[in-house]
Amino acid sequence: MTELILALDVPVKREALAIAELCAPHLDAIKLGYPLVLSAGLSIARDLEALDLPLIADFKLADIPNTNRLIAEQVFDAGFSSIICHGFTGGDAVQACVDAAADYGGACFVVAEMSHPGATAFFHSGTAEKIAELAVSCGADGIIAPATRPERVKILRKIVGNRKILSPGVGAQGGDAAAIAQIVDGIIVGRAIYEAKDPVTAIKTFSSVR
Ligand code: NUP
Repeated sequence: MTELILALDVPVKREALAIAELCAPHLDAIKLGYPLVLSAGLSIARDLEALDLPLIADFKLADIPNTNRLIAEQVFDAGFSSIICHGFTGGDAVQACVDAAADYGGACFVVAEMSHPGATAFFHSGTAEKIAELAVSCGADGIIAPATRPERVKILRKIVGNRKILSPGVGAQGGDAAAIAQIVDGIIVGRAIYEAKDPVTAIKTFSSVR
């Protein structure tokens, strides 16, 4: 079954924790990024520990190998189980993230192609394909690929084989959950859940398609 991952981009800690607690029984993982971590700190991972869900750190690491490693170590020390890094930085920078993840028994996902309209300016023309190949050659656990472009995800699937594809862009960005759920391992949903009047009812509409 396709995993359902909540993008918890709620920058007020108290509200974020309340939504996470409400949604947790219906989720496979929670993804946290700058909006929440910059306001609540990395210790938010410990605050969420009791929910017993994998926590994915979406900092899209995009630095030199040494800096990527230093950041990744802090993230895993804080209690996260996965990191997301960019791939355009090249093999050595991605490898630093993959190796740090492996040292902690965690996972590393590489952004192959982004979901927003502007992403086509740089991720097309073979770049996403090259990044997906790089993710495979570095031993990454999987890639991030756009729910807004299922036809692109199908192409990237041929490259990554049975490595995981996690896919954001469902709901608020217009991606169709039912279509993408057939071809990826996890859908990442943010606003369509945490901005809903009733997040649990919203989750159930996504759960039903997987
Ligand atoms: O290509 C990407 N698109 C994307 O939306 C890569 C991402 N990591 N994301 C993240 O997924 C984005 O930063 C946000 O946390 C989540 C989608 O949220 P929403 O559009 O469902 O609210």
